[in-house]
Amino acid sequence: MRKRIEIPKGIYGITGDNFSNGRSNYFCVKEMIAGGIKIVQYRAKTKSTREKIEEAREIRELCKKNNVLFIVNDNVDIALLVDADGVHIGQDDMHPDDVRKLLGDDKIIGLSTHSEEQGMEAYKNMNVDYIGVGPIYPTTTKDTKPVGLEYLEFTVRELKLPFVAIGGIKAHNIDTIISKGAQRICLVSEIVGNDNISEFVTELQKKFS
Ligand code: 3NM
Repeated sequence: MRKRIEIPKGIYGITGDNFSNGRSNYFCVKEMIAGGIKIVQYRAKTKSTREKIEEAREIRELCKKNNVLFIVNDNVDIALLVDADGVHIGQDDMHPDDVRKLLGDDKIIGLSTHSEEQGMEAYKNMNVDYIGVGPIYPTTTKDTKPVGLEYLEFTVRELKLPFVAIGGIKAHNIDTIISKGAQRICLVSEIVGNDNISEFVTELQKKFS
């Protein structure tokens, strides 16, 4: 049985240039890294493939220089091209087993899950390194119905699998998510929209130490 690759605890960063007040994904990632983030996902839903490859390549180098894990959202081909540390996929993307065939055992695969059934399926039958659990609260960043705290509680109780809590998480409600047992948390718009991303990330990371 393949051993899962360890996912750093704390804040999981994701790019989101619709929410970054005109600042580039590269700039935002640089700030997140200055703030002490250890894992970053490149997510760019509205860019062309060519633009994404160019940007992913630059951010990949930045992450490598700083010993930060770099994950590509959706695009297995881009992850391979830029030699990312892994890929994050959704329920309608390529099956994790197929992604594993393409990426091999040494890369991280993350899978978004939005229900107890999806979480249990990932835990029991899929060779993934972590799952996303959400959206916990309403979010305008992704067009998926919120699942509430129940699915988070179920995950903590039943699924012995690293997970990242996500969706509508902000400075004002992150303590609730931590109190439920989440050790990895993602805030997209709240981080990339912050005036001082690095300071904000540093403050958030303190909550995990
Ligand atoms: N994935 P914000 S929710 C990218 O539930 C993403 O799988 C989700 O953005 C999931 O922190 C989400 O701005 C968006 O609400 C999270």
